[in-house]
Amino acid sequence: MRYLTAGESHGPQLTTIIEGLPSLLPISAEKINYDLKRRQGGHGRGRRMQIETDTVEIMSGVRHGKTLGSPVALVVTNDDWKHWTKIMGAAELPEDIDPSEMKRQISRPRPGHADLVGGIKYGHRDLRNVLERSSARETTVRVAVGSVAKALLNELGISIVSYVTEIAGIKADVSKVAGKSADEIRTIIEEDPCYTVDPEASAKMVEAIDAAKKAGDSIGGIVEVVVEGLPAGIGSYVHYDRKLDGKLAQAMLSINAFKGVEFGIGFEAARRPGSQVHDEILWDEENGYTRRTNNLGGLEGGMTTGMPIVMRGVMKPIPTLYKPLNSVDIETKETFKASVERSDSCAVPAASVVAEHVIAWEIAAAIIDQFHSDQLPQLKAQIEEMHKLAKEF
Ligand code: EPS
Repeated sequence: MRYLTAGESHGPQLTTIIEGLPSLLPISAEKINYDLKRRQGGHGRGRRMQIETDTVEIMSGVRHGKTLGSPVALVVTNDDWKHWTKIMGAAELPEDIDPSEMKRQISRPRPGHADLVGGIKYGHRDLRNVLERSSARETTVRVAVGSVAKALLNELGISIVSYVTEIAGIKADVSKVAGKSADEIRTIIEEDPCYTVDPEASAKMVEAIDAAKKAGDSIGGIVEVVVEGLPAGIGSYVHYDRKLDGKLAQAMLSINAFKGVEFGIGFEAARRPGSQVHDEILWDEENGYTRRTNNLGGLEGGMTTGMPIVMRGVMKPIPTLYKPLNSVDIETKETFKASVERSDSCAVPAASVVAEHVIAWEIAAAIIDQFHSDQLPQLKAQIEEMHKLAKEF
């Protein structure tokens, strides 16, 4: 299963084609729109999100609410496009263009963004050509894709949730949701402005975000993704490129501004002896094989163990700053303050929604690649069989 996205931040639309979905999978635009709305929210979002009301149009591959087995094309229109039709249009610029419109050319790359290296790589002297595609706006359509993947996982009894665990050093007490299911956690974070699980920490996060905004600065954080209901054995220990933890790490790091990833106790494993890291294996009639702990985050040997997948991603502060850092103008080579684009003081809550969706996609894709079913009932039967095999082993 695969997908490709296309679209610039201020272009007409974001587009994706998903290929490889089984037929007979229920898909609803309302559910996708709900996830898109969540991505637009969270405390700390900037003015662009007031312009956009991201909604999906399903252009192919779905009929009467169910997939056909053919490619699914999705489109999200950029409402801001109407302000950029000349600057971002595919046609050559008219000779009589008002020079004020050309002010949107960029020659001062932002430190930490793709601007400079992207310009060097593709030969763009107007760095807007880089910014437009490297913008996190592209994550809109990746959430739409992940929402379709979540519909598939839901049919297979697999649930996924993601929440913020830390913003600018303020840590949420995640033990507050210990033992709660993914669906129970979702009802908590849906009420929270920072999409976190600890109201006291959330109030402090809101203060930190407001302070960063006032200072013209930006702040980062950490998000955690939990996936439940997986059978043991998704992924592979045989093939390096089918190891599920490797794929999930890549997916997490593919999110704009993400710089690190860990599973289970993560980097803490480097500090503990093996006897305090590895999860003891248990067996009982009702559940089959389980683990006493889940320090490895539900993955052993590149495969799911049947325990929940628990992973975290680290987001650096957004590099677009109202209080810009020093940079070099690529035309004059003089030191200047980097260009100021509209920005979010903190997009960690929104990024937690993106993380949930890119991980949902990667798991759904690993399942489809492993079983290769043309239609949903076949796939469901294979997943049930896998649960049975693990229990009876
Ligand atoms: C974003 C859209 C962008 C930014 C932000 C996230 O829109 P605009 O550039 O028109 O303000 O608000 O992206 C960045 C700051 C970035 O550096 O990528 C979105 O849809 O999430």
